[in-house]
Amino acid sequence: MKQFDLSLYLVLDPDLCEPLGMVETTRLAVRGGVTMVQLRDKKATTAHMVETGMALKAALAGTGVPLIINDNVEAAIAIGADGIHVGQEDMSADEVRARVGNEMILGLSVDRGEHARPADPHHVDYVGVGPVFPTNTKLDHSPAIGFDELAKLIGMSPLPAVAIGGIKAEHIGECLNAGAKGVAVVSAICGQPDPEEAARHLAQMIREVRR
Ligand code: TZP
Ligand code: MG
Repeated sequence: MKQFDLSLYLVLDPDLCEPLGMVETTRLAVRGGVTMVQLRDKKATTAHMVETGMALKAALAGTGVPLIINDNVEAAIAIGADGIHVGQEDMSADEVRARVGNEMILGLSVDRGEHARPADPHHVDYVGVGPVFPTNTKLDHSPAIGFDELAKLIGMSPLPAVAIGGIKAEHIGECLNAGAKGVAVVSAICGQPDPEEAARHLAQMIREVRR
């Protein structure tokens, strides 16, 4: 059985992880309560992705926190990652599933774009839904959807969903009320002076909302 907990999903962006870097940011954020980690480096070559991924895998060893690789199937396989996450413009989920086998966690980004592919529950394990708010982290993002549309898109799929895009601690209540199992963040952790404390605060909010 694939086990994963979408509660607090850290998406790493190398440009936003300075000066600590992605590995140290991850180590600290996991101490603070992050439950999933995704390596998302749009500019990296496969070789570089594999190198960083191996370092992240070592940092996550023994924590139970899965490492997910964005887009790069070849790198995900070479790293022996726990999962792969693809977007609407990437290889289709059934092609990815055929390449990575049944053990890897497969995530798909879902937005309200008119050509958005529905997530096939036979191949996909979770959906990332957003962007909930406009964000500077992903410059080519589709229009922000807000909480109502978030709830609608989550309701359209039987798969567990994580909300993404401009999410800060004060949005967690509405994201979870919209049906999300958790929140995915870049700048709310990566860009923070103390990623451990930032993660702890977000994790605390999640616990409070669930109580
Ligand atoms: N996909 C939709 S929005 C986004 C991605 C990868 C970026 C989210 O970053 P932030 O800093 O949490 O707004
Ligand atoms: Mg992508």
